[in-house]
Amino acid sequence: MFEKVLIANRGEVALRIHRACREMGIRTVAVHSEADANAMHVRLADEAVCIGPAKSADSYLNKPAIITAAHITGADAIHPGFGFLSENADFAEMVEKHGIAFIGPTSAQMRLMGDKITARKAAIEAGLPVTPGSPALDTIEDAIDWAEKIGYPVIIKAKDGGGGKGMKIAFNKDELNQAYTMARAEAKAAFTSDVVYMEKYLQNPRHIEMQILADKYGNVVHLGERDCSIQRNNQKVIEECPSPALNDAERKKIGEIVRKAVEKIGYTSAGTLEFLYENGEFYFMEMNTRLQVEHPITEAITGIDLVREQIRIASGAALGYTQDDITFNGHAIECRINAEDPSNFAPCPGKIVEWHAPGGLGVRVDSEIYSGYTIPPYYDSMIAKLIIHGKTRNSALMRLRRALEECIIMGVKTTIPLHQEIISQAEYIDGQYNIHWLENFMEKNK
Ligand code: MV4
Repeated sequence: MFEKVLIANRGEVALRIHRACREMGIRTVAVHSEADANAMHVRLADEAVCIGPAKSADSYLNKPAIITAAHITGADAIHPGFGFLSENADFAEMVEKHGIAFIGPTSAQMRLMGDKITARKAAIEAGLPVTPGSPALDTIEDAIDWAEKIGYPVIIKAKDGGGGKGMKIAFNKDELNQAYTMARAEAKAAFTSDVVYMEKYLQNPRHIEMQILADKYGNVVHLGERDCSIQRNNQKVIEECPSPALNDAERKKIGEIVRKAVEKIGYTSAGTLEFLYENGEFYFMEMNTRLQVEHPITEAITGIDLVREQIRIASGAALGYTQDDITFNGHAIECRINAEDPSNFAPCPGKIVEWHAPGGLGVRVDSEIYSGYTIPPYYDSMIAKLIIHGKTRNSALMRLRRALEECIIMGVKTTIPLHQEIISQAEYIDGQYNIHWLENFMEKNK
C-alpha cells in the first residue's frame, strides 16, 4: 500500500481525497497555487507544496511542477481528482515513467477510451449499444451518404469535442451542408483535430451514466447508474441515483452489459460509461476515465468509498468482492452549489462572511469553504456539493428541501435558490424530465 499520496487537485475533491487517505493511514501531500495557500486541504495535509501562481496553466496543469513536488516529498502515488490533468494521458504517462503510481487507469486505457472515435469502436466491439453512426467524415459527400443511411435528424460531432462544443444538428439534407461545414470550422478553431463524425440525433434523451470499478486482475463490478439529465450548458446541476426512469430489470440488464464490456476492454480503476437513454433504449456516448464530481450519490446508496477503492486498485489490491456483494439501498440526490448569481449564472467569487452547513441523518456536505474563506476568481465556481440520502426518492426530496433551507452562505450569491425552485416543480418531483427540461424550464420562467 502507498505511504504517501500527492493530491494533484484543489477544492472539495482535494479534501475528499485527503479524507480517504487519512482514513487509510496514508500521508498526504497537497499541491496548491499561490491563490490556494489558505485552502482547507492544504491546512489538513501532512505536507504542502506551492506549485505556482494562481493561473491553472501555471499551477494545477503544470505537469513538471507536480511531478517535481512528488519527487521532493517522496510521494509514491498521485491522485489527479477530476478536471485538470485527470484525463490527460500524457500526464499519466509521465507519472508512470517517473516511477510514481498514477491513481487511475493506465495512460493507454485513457487514450483508447478518451478518444471519441476509438472509444466508440471499442464500445461496439465490447458489445455496448451505440447510436447508429458514421466513421470520420472527410467530405460533405460522405456526410450526405451517411445521413441517408442513418436517417435524419443527425448530429455532427467533433472527434476532439466535449461538453457539447462543436456539435451541429441537421433535420434534413438542406441543413446538412451548413451543419457539416460549421462543425468542421468550429472543430478546427477549438480543438487539435477538425475530424468530425455523425450520429443519429436523439431528440429527448435522458443522460444516464454507469459507475464501474475494475481491479488489475480482471474483476469488474458496476455500482449502478446516476441520472444526470438536470443540466444546463452541459453543466450538471442536480444528479440522482437510482434513475427514476429505470426499473430493476432494466438496471440489471444494462449493468451486466456494461460489466462484461469493461472486462473485454480490460479497463482498470474507477470509470463511468455515459449513455443517452430514450424510449427504453441505451446508447453509449463516451467513457470518463476518472472519478466524477457526482460520485458521492453512488457512495450513499452502495456504501462503497470510491476514492478508497481507486487507491486500493492502484496499489495492486484485488476488489475483494463480486457483483453479488453489491447492494443498492435507498435514493440519493446531489445538488452542486455554485458561487454564481442564480439569475444569470455569472460567477460570484468573494469572501464568505457566514457559512452554516446543513446536517442530520442522510445529509453530506462536500466542501472546502469555511467562514472567512475568500473564493478565488481563478477556478470553477462550484463551492459545495449537498448530497442527500433517504430510504425512498420522496423522503430524499423532503430531506433535500429541509437541508437547502438550513444551508446558510452569506457574502456571495449562490445557486441555492435555483435548486429550491427545481425541486418544487411537479415534473421534477414526478421524475419526468430529460436533458432539455431545465433549459426549457428556465426559458419559460425568464
Ligand atoms: C447527443 C445528443 C443527442 N443525440 N448525441 C452533449 C455533449 C456530449 N456529452 C454529447 N452530447 C449530446 N450528444 C446524440 N446522438 C445530445 C447531447 C446533449 C447532451 C447529452 C447529455 C447531457 C446533456 C446534453 C445537452 C445537450 C446535448
